[in-house]
Amino acid sequence: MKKGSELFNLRIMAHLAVVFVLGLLMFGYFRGQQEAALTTADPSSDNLIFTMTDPVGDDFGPGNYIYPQHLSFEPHKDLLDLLAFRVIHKGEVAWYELDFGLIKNPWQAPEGFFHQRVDIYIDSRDGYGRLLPANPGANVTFAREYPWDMWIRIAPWGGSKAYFLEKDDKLIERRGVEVGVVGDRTIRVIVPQEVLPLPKPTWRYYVLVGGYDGFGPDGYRVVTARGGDWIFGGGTDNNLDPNVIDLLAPKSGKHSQSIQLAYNVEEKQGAVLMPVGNVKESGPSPVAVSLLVLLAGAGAFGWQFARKNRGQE
Ligand SMILES: [Ca+2]
Ligand SMILES: [Ca+2]
Ligand SMILES: [Ca+2]
Repeated sequence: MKKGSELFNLRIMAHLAVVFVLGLLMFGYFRGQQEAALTTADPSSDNLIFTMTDPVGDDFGPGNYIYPQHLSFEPHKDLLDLLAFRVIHKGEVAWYELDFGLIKNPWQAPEGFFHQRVDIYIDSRDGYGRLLPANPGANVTFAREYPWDMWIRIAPWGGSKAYFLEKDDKLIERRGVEVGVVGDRTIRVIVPQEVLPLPKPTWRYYVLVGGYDGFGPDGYRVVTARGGDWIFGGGTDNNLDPNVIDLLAPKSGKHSQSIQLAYNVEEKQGAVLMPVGNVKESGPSPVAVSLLVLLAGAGAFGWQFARKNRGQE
């Protein structure tokens, strides 16, 4: 009898060891996954501070937006489809790069693009900043926990500018950004360190892509219910719908683009955005998941042990 129970103890120890190792492996796996998303995809590149891809073909706002009908928006897709965002520290300047499905320049804007109107709002200082865009235009608000304190405004025809939120909520334009197209489908913004501080891994970003309209609110082309030759359709006419066609956001989960850009007409609730980057996930962390796996495994064996022990008495 005693011998059997000792043997059984050994078996339990072996099982627990396996569970422990599995837990460690999972922990390592999740950690690896997380780091891959947050840091560098290409370790040879200068100093990739942040990079994230965005789903292909989600240039439809919360889900139903359609492009303006005019010929200059052909093929009525891709032009505002953000595919990737990169922040690169390159010596004394930072590059902010945005890849799109397609870049065209039907009216020969000097920057090499015409359709895109992009805002990069940056939260670099914890707890300090604003929860509304600098000007009405995108028609969104920002997560209470992550107020922005820098703003890179990207538009053709000389409309690209950088702003820094100084003390006492004073928003100051800092001159000296350069914007252009590299390759066929990348907009690159070059921001010298005299203009904005060089990027850090602790920063958070809101990246909003709208359609450019020199006569629209803050250069945004508006969205309505019906749409038309020069306006987007598929929204509402009561101005709760964001004028954001693509948003840098995860493909799924509770901060997906369609959830973030959703608005509620009855409750008069517009879109509230979450940044990407150094954001605390309130979901289960990899550590918590591994611990749960370990506890569940230990619990199961403990229960089995107790059962067997009772059986042996
Ligand atoms: Ca996209
Ligand atoms: Ca801030
Ligand atoms: Ca998106």
